[in-house]
Amino acid sequence: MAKLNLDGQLYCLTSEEHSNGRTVIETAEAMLAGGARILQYREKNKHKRAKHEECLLLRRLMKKRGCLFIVNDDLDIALAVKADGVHLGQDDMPLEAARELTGPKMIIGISTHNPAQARAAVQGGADYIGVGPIYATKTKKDVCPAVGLEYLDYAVRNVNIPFVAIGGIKLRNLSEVLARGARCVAMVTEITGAPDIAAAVRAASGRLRFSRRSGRRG
Ligand code: TZP
Ligand code: MG
Repeated sequence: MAKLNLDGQLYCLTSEEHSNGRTVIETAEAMLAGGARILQYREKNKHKRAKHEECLLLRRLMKKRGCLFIVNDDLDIALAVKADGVHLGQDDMPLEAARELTGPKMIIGISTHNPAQARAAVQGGADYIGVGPIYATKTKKDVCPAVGLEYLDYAVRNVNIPFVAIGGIKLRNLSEVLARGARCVAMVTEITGAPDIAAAVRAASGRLRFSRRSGRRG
């Protein structure tokens, strides 16, 4: 695939348990209505069969709307539904093993929490990395504590592939993250829990695009 460009983009994720009773499909449709360009399916408490079924549906939906579709954790599901990519954490299948199965074209994103993990992911051929959690978050249960803005500063200066700042990011602290130089930001509960998901995607995306265009940080 062409080199991945996440500049000025909001990275959307699903989380049905934080979606105020809306299904993952309803949430994803609302994200698309708000202009989402990249969406990660991340459902931690579902059985594989249900996840596969939802991913099949979402794959079709995302393709129709020109939105990149990434599957969290389950490389087998990502391959089965022909997702654009897979997102793996530090305890998931190692990058090298995953790459053997995906081939060169599928996007592989890796969650990282410190500079050593970032270096390993870049050297190992990741297409992008997650950087975080920047702030404390209750969304991820098995998380390491917030790594703070220092790791974001490291990524801005040293990481030469696209990276996504994640963890506790809200519309109210987005300026701070953009001011440090983040060019792609992920928000889970701020978007999935919003009364109007499409409006929340529009608001966050507008701020990201403005920050990229103006070259202003924040
Ligand atoms: N990876 C690091 S923090 C996190 C993930 C998936 C959860 C972020 O959720 P929220 O609601 O945006 O804090
Ligand atoms: Mg994982």
